[in-house]
Amino acid sequence: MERIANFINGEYVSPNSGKYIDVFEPATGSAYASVPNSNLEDVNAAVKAAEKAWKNWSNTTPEDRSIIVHRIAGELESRLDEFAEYESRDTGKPLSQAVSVDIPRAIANFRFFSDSILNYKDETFDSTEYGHNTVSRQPLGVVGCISPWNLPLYLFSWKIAPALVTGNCVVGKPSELTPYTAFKLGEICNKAGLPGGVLNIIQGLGMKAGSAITSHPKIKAISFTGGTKTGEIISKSAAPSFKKLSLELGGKNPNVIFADCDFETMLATTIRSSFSNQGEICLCGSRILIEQTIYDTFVQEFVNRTKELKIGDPKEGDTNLGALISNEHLEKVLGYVDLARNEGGKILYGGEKVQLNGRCSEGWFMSPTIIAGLAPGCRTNQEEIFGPVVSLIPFDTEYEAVEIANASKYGLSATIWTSDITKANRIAEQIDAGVIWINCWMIRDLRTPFGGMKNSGVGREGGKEALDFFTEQKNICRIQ
Ligand code: TXE
Repeated sequence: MERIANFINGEYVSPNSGKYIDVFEPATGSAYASVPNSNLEDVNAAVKAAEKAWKNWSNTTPEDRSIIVHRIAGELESRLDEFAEYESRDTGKPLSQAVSVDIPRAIANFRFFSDSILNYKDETFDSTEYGHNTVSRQPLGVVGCISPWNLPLYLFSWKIAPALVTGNCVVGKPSELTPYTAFKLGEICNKAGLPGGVLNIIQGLGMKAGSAITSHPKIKAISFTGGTKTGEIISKSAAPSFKKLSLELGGKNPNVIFADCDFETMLATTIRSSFSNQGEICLCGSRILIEQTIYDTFVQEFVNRTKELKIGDPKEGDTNLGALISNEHLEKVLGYVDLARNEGGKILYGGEKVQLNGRCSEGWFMSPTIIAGLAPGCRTNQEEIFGPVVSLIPFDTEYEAVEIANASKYGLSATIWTSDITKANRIAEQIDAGVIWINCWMIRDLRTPFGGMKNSGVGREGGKEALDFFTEQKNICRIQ
């Protein structure tokens, strides 16, 4: 089996301990590689390399950094299909999705921020009374970027691109479940001319390598995407050294459907927002709120459309649902289906493990699952399941819809379907969520702030927000 390595100071190196963890292909349930079980010594080596590189990297111009990060995008684009195969193998997602979404978005992330840095200017304030004030921004130094397993390179690049273009050096850690594209990113960065030590990639467990990063005294900021519980742990770990924190956490997003919506567009999009990536996207609409007058029609049409989805080998072009990330996660999600039954829910469709034939016979697959009849406040409707499972909740009035939507400890995203745009905007203003789509889903302008409220996170990524996060402000005031 291939041994994945850490990437420190522009070189691939083995973990100090010599210890490794198996990496599995979810579609087959078999280990295909092993990844360093890195520890504090490995993180210290990465921080040392980053500090050394920072002396030069922080003195480069935005134009210099933009050119190199643009080259990273170009190198990645030239190997798009190869990286898409790595991503599909690691996550179990359909290859078609890795080719059309994951890797193109990683390329776009690098390109977007290499362009944005060129327009990222100091702010100035002039007044007779208070003189000339310039708000200048400087890089933080060495920063930590920790990413999850659902959209591995898409979310890893979403963090490291703004960190790099603002002149920081990075110690990054992908999920131990999906290490491969981050592993191969090192080659891409070397080819693009990124100086050694500017980006260091440590592989390994969250509680070991991850916590060594979040507690490291020389790391100035942590940008994290993952579970809410983990976000809480990271906050405690980072607090003593007053690190800046960006936390993109879980969600339990309402998809609010009114009778006056464009039904076919809503239905086609709701299939995607319910089951894309096997429901393993923090932005999936897992609570579907339907106006009572169209509830029966919606149920019939939605179940029929769901039945058409193909669960299959991620390599096959017509596969809509691939494997879940791990057997442990599959069991967790199936456990929620059992919970739903115990809470009085009715499984309208799916709810079981799926056994495929051939090379995927031992893979971790389940059917897309539609549940009805649950109370809005029950655990199934309150906890993040993070699988292909949605719960249908009817409502009578706009007021009731908003009340149900907001009755959640999460506040990440929401979708509203209605042809009455005045009503849509009125509801959008009332819903507690950081990202709200009206008559669409997952349309992303990278300039816009991305993130959630309540237990869905702290801070925002994207656009200027990300550049601001990875820099320190300095106000310089002069009178004459
Ligand atoms: O994520 P974790 P997991 C949700 C989803 C999922 C739950 C747990 O509900 O079931 O989170 O998923 C690293 N210090 N989302 O276990 O544990 C870890 O190694 C430092 C939503 O995969 O949060 C990995 O690199 N790092 C989310 C990353 O954190 C630690 C997407 C995420 O791992 C750490 C994924 C620690 N103590 C899961 N513990 C989204 N918002 O998109 C773990 N890590």
